[in-house]
Amino acid sequence: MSSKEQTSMFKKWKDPSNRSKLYINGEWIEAKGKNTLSVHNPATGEKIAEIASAGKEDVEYAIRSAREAFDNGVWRTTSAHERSRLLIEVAKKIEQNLEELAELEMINNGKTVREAQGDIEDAAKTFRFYAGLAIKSSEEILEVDNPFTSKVVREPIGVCGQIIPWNYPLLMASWKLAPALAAGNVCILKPSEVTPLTAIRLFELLDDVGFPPGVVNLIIGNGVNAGQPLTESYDVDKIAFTGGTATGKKIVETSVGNLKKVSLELGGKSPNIIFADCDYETALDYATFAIFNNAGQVCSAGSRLLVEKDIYDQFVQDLIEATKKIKVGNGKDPSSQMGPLVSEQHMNKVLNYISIGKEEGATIGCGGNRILKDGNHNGYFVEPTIFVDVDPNSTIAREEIFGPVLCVIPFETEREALRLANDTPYGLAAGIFTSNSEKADRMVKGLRAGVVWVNTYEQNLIEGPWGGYKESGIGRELGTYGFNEYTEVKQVIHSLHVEPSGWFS
Ligand code: TXE
Repeated sequence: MSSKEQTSMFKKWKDPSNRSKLYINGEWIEAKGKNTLSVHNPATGEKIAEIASAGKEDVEYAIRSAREAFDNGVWRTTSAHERSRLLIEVAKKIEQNLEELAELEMINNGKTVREAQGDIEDAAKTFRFYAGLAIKSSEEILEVDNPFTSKVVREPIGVCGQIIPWNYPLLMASWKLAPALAAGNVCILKPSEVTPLTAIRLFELLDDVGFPPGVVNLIIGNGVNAGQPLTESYDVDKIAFTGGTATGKKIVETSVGNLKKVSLELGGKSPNIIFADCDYETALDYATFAIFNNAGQVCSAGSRLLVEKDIYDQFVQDLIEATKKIKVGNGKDPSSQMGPLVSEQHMNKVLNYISIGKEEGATIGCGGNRILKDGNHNGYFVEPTIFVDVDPNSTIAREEIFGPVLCVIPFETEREALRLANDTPYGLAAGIFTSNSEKADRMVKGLRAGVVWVNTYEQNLIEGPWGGYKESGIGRELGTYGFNEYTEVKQVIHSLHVEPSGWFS
């Protein structure tokens, strides 16, 4: 998209008579209460859009529309081939609009263009992957005694409320919508109020593709007004949520009324473990990538770096040098390697953690401050920050900071590394760097995490399961695991001899 086109697009969104609406029952409509919310560019602080903000009445209308679409069978009885075809059309539309979507993501979230493009490509791949799974039969025939046959089929759950965060806006929308639609569910997506722009554009594309009314619905608004009514509704059959652990716990409470299915992908404090026998350059490279990619706003960020004593001093010194070279700046500048944090509120939360680290006596290796320099006065930029020799029991080593802040902790033995790695309420991801495959194997078996990387970090595969142990969540996304989370299992027992049971005669 040229900068001229971009300016006119944002002008459209700033104009109150043209403000972006909610997408419910196949139509773009105003929010009933005429409420709006402002959207900002975190690299400049500038307001870039004013958009409709849903309240309870709007959410209830979306739920009624989705319920009707599910109950009348318009989508679940559509042939799997047709569902698959439509999902492929969505993938194609995303690919055709990649540049525009990446630019929107970059301007609304702050991530660099390179990061944004990667996300949009992955979003298209997610729709393609689930288009394939839509037509893969999951029917299972069980070996049972005569005269019965037993067949297990998977069916859609129903109305799915999908609540997503701001760190990967379009990608998270795709992780939620694609498997749910492939399995025959109907969806109500609620993006983060901070980063709704690519979701709005995605729904314009879904509208072009032509899903039946009520099958895909978009509500925008904050957690209390737009998210909570979804979780509380008895007409919603499933909630899929990605976000903070505290909000995840609240959602479990508010969803309990009709015992709806709940899947949660929550926070983490993931250990990245560097053994002295690692490939040094590879480990160093991934140590920075694991924490500073997407400015540390990643659920699986390698935010606790455990380094074996034998190489600790040298590794830390090289790490600090490499970190000081990271170029922080506006994502639209192709030379920027790390963008701002997503909002002023989030930046203040991260800066507060840095202050706590200092107060608790941790040593700053580098960074530790907001960046206020020419051109960035109103942006939410924070220096890539490393705390060294961190006490594993300190606040910064235990709580999710969700920013560019790394805690480095030394260890002496494999056993100590494993103990430190697992000493957290979270269990999303872990990394191990070693050239000893037996050691890697022992560590993999001992680590309590949903994803373990060996000699790499943050490789995210659509084909495999994604989710956490312990307080990092419930259920799995992606792969067949993610598809199955959107299905109910039905066993069909069929008698081949039609005769009375004779039990009471
Ligand atoms: O997330 P929230 P916030 C972590 C990270 C971050 C912290 C808080 O540590 O600092 O969470 O971030 C909606 N009922 N992660 O406050 O609240 C909300 O509108 C229903 C980790 O931004 O979890 C948004 O759409 N919905 C994470 C979504 O929940 C509610 C990514 C996420 O917001 C709601 C983001 C409610 N009561 C933050 N309250 C990850 N796992 O990747 C809020 N929401």
